[in-house]
Amino acid sequence: MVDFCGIELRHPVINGSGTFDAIAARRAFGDELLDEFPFSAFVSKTITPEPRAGNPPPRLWETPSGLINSIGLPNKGLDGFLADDLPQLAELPVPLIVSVMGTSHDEFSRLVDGVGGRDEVAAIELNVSCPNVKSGLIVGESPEEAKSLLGAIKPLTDRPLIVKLTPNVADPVPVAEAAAEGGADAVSLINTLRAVAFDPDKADRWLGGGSGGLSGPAVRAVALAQVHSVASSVSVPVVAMGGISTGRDAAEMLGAGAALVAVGTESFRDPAAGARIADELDAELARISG
Ligand code: RRO
Repeated sequence: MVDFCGIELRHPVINGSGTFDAIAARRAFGDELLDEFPFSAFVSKTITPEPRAGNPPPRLWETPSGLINSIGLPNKGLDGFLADDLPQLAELPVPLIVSVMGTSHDEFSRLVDGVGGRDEVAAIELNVSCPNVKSGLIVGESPEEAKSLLGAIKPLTDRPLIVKLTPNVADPVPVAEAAAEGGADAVSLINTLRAVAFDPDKADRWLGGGSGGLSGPAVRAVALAQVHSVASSVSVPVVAMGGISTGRDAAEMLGAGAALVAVGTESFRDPAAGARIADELDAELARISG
């Protein structure tokens, strides 16, 4: 068992927000999914106060060992999430972490108020780092803004708050430190690296939304560097993600100071990847401890 901010988890492998649709997976795989759920906690796709359609297609581009997405945060909005998705996500056999994104303190407050009082919700992830939506806030890039946002919303809930950091800054450490000072209970990193796919025939960018975010094994060494510096600088737990596709990758992140790891892009290739990586990690940690 792993203790994460007072939440008991069966193992240290969770999912990255937006990379595993548990509701669609249950439709596809039936209740078998609940018997062998691949993650020890489930992080929802990010929600916003109002519904969003997301970016125009195409939304995905494969790169060598990587994936660029420009999804643009399609979601049902807070009310739609609470009415349609929350009851289904509450049936999962693991604690639920809800990911939220607002464009102002007021919007974040509304979201945290809306989900933070629900028994079904174990923790809240504040997504201040989506590369595909202009939030109007520079929370993810500014230590002052990060601290001030946390100061505004920390008093609204007793649920642990996880701040999802962007890798698209010179150094993620000052933002991580400010978030922790402001009351964040944990930080998670990395979100995707800003990236572009180009169509030379059109002499234009290929993705409908213009630019996107790069994930997958291509970003793993960048994630490892940032996880290592953040985990060496803050005392709150770090959730590490970025290209993890094997137990060895996960062990490296834990060795770099992470408390948990999250699997993202690998789940698109293999929906059962989380369970496999948790098993491989177990074997790897047993080998290391001799
Ligand atoms: O929906 C997206 O386009 C998206 C989000 Br919210 C995010 O946080 N990270 C990402 O790569 N894509």
